[in-house]
Amino acid sequence: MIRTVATKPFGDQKPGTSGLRKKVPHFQQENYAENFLQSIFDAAERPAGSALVIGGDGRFFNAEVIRRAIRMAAANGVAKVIVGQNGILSTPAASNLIRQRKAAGGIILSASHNPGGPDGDFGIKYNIANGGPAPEGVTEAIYKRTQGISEYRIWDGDAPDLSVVGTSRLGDMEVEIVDPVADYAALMETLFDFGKIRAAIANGLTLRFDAMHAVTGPYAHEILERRLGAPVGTVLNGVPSEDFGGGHPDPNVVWAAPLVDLLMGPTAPDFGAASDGDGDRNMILGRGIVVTPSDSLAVLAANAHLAPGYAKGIAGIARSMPTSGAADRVAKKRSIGIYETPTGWKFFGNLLDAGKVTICGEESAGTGSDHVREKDGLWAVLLWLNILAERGQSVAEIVEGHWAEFGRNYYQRHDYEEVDKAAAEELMDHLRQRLASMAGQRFGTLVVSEADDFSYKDPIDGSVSTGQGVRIVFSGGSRIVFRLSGTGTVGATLRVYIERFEPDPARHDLSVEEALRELVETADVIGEIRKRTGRAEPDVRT
Ligand code: VG1
Ligand code: CO
Repeated sequence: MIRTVATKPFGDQKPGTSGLRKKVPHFQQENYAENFLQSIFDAAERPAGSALVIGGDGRFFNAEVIRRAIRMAAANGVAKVIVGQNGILSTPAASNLIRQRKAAGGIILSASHNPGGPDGDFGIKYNIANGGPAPEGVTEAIYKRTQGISEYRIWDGDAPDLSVVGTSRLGDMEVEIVDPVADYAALMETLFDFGKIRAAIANGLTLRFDAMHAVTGPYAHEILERRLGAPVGTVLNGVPSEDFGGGHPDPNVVWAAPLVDLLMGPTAPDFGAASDGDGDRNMILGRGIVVTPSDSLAVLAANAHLAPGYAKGIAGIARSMPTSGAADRVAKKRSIGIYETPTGWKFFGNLLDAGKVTICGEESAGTGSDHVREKDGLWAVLLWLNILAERGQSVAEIVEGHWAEFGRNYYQRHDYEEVDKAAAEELMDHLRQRLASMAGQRFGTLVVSEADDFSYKDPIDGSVSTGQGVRIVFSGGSRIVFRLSGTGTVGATLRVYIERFEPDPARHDLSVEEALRELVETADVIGEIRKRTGRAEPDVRT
């Protein structure tokens, strides 16, 4: 039986970079999750008879909201839902299921790299029929609906047991509970030379993968240990927990420090990697080296043809604006297209659908390809392993060889977290006001060549996104970018991205701190970071 429940709008349900993210207690308010879900059902395109994929990263409150989403789908005329067993689906696996099953879309419950648990973060994201995050037109329509909502519909009866794989019914709706790993692992086998990777591992290639107590554990156990034959124990922290073992499931040098220490230490394996809460990010390490995500994107793009799924070469590369220009140098040398988009995977979907690009990436440790419409952590790990198996070189040799051929983009991101919101917005406003007069100004040895607030016109559908980050470019190509995060849940997070291009191989062995020192000081002079935020140092440097 369908029950209609009266409700009132919440004013703060505007999706950010990747869905709606709030603290768990905020999401637990009566009707809060239901309002947003109903707005998705009302605003998203759902052809009659179509299916919906539902799954999440397994964090606290995941299973509860999944059961509500299933009951609401049954009350909103959805013909079928496809749900990951125990409510688990990594973000790339959900994207794959939407595409494989020709679903109308998917609801992914995740706050990704944000911490979980009763006081942690929670999130809901909607993906469209191509498997990718809803573009801004759709998220705007959902937001608009949240502002006028007065009731939601829910099936008055329990959702089926999520732990049992198989098909059942809820009212007129079919509910299919699926193994979250099977289809994804099968897809990976079509892209990579599992035989060659397996042989390399059998011949002594050693690796560790840190699943950070998050969703990729079951995927990594199946693919790395079972299908590729890596010894049991290769996957660290491989059992998903509701609060990620009390940690912060963000694969970077700060939050994955134990893995970094292992790779820098005397017993380091050849290769190390980690993934985030929902499995779409990756961190790549080799013995004695942390590969900067922007460099990883460039190396993967330059070597993708070594994997069977990309043997024909890649059509082009897209990167988010703050991501370093390392990928651009690969595109230029290989005479393929390069596209610069705003932050967030939703901007890559049209380029991938149109066949303009094959590989996409972001500085925040996101890389992926046209095999799904999300970034994909394990995909990046497998492509790296395929390249290592083919080239028979170490990670460090491959990266250093890449710099020698293409030049090195020294790069760092500084995050100032939980900054006073008004102060952060004033800092950005102040920068914007000065943009017009910046060109030609000198700071130490640096001279500004261009300064703007990035805006993007989608080359496929013509939609325009403005205010995507302040860029200050210096002659010689060095760059400072300022933008505010769209995924934080407390105050504001200021991100400052610093980059310097160095073509000369004789200067490729500087420390990143040394290489970027003048730019970091200049970022404070231009942005007045210390003065306006009261912070002497960033919280996280990645
Ligand atoms: C951050 C990253 C961005 C990424 C987004 C979602 O966004 O910078 O590159 O696409 O998170 O990633 P923001 O607005 O906080 O800078 V995930 O893995 O958290 O879904
Ligand atoms: Co993520």
